[in-house]
Amino acid sequence: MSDTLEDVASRFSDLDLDGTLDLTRKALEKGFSAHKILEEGLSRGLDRVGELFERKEYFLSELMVATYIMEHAMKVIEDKLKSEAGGGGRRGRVVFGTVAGDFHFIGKNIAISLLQASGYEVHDLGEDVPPEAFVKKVREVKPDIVALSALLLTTVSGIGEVMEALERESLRDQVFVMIGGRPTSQEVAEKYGVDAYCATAMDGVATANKYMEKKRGRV
Ligand code: B12
Repeated sequence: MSDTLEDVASRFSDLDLDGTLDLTRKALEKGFSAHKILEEGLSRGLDRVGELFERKEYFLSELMVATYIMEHAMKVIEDKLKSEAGGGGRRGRVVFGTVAGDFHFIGKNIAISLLQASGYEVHDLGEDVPPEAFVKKVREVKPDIVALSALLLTTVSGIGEVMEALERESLRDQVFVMIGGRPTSQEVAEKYGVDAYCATAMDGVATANKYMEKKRGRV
């Protein structure tokens, strides 16, 4: 990894707001893509905060400060990130939410802004979303895609609950389902019969585009 992005990550994990923002701006000036700054700088810094939390060197208050820093850093890279995602006309409709019991939304919101920048109409159900709320929204807006985020090992099973609810209501075959978030994986996708696992928000855009092209080709 480059020294610049390593510096972004370490300023971030030291919870230095000004230093993180300053180095993020410098990384943009140096020509790093916003996507790379996000994944190799900011998210890496946030990962370290998570590790320090796990080792009990940081506490909930530090996680909250980290959230604050991430929100501000996102404002610095947002426009560039969106332009990298590529524009386009109306591409498709997405219903997005973080599964029940889970209040993490930073990753979801990044994925949503990239999808919107790429021309998707996104219905954001927010966090801690019960399966019934997904069902209700799917009936109401008839999306092409349902996108689920889960950040806790204890809430990954919420993905299965949404899948069961869609199945029960005979909606499963009408939507493409994609998942993301740290504890999710290809195995989790297969376990719950999900169509695609996305490692990053950018993957989400690529996956959605690929699906929509296929769907349009079929029509
Ligand atoms: C910030 C944070 C918080 C904030 C959340 C702020 C918010 N409202 O979002 C606060 C302080 C509230 C919090 C609370 C808790 N947290 Co927390 N949190 C984190 C932390 C540090 C960062 C998460 C994050 O935002 N990452 C940055 C984003 C950009 O990354 P991301 O979410 O992975 O998203 C990217 C991709 O995955 C993708 N993506 C995500 N979802 C989706 C979905 C789709 C469809 C697509 C296409 C893409 C996609 O897009 C993003 C960009 O590429 C993580 C550690 C970590 N590194 O993950 C711990 C972490 C997730 N939290 C943890 C824990 C334990 C908790 C608490 C239980 C703590 C407590 N004791 O209360 C509570 C749980 C509250 C709840 N019920 O949800 C643990 C989970 C452990 C586990 N294995 O389950 C972690 C891993 C920390 C740790 N190492 O221990 N947390």
